[in-house]
Amino acid sequence: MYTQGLDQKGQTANNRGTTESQEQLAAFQRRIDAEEKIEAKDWMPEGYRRTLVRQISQHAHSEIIGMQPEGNWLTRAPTLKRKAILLAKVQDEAGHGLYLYSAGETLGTSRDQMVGDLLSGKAKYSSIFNYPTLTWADIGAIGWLVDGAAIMNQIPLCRCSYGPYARAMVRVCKEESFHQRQGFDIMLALSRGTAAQQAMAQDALNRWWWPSIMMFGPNDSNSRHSAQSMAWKIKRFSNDELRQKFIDVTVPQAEFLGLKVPDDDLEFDKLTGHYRFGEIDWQELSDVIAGNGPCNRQRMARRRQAHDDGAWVRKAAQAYADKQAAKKAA
Ligand code: BYC
Repeated sequence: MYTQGLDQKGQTANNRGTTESQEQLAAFQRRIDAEEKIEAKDWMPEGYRRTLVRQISQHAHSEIIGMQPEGNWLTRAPTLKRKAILLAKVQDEAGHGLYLYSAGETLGTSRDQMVGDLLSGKAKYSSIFNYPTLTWADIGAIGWLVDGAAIMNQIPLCRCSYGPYARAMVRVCKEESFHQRQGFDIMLALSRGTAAQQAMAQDALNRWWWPSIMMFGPNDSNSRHSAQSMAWKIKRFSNDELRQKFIDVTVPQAEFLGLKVPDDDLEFDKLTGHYRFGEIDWQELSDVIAGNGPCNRQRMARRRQAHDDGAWVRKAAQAYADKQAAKKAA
């Protein structure tokens, strides 16, 4: 899919101008099929490297931008305990971003390049973080639904064929499980609360449900990367398979909370053992991905501002590194 045309000798020219022989590609695929982990210094097709840099960097950007909607509520959490928990969660997301940038760097792309691509608008981040957090219940809904969706997507990534990404995901998933539990706990407290609190929880579910199920990406027939990513065992399940698994586990949780999932077509199919659900608004997803969601501009402006504000830290770190290097050389 990523490779260019074959030349006369059965070699394939990649974007870096080097060639990849059919033998190399077949040997690589045999390693993947044998469930071997690919490590940073191993030979890999350029398309594999490019796919990983794209996915890992976009994943990292999502973690970093994902701090904004929740960070918005750090100063307004209802109790000291809730505030401390949320603070820890938001800090975890920063940590995830950093592991992921490090995993991306093992593929030969610097963190500066990855961040530059985010700031220039070339690289994407998850659509979900372009929605506003209007009430405290939104913090519950993010933990429950957004982290719940993230876990569903990321547990299989612990078995991704690329070792550094797979290993980073193990810790990320453990922390995401705590995040999901804290979100559910907020929703539980609200749904056992006053009528106004129950209404706030329902309103949050109404606004976050569809964006959460869109997080899994376009449906399989429109997912341009899935087939190749699955053949390379970067992805273990398709977007639709993961979306279905998420819906199947989350609907009973909503019922437990006494909340109604905002989908009139939602129905349990006894024959398949899965929930059937209504049509996703794909136009909304593509608008948000294209930069026209409710908060895209605000999120990017905030990120650019934070990057600019951090310039002095990068400068100081560089000066220190240069000083250490000069000392070592002397
Ligand atoms: N939003 O061929 P497809 C978190 C893009 S953060 C935006 O299916 P692929 C958390 C896709 O990139 C968790 N763009 O792609 C943090 C591609 O465009 P490009 C974030 C999307 O890669 C803080 C195009 O659409 N998780 O948990 O095979 C607080 C075609 O799609 C989206 C990850 O990043 C989207 N929703 O599959 C709380 C997980 N969906 O790149 C929580 C790692 C699709 O060609 N990533 N696109 O320009 C993945 O698993 C995969 O990249 C995806 C997409 C399933 C997201």
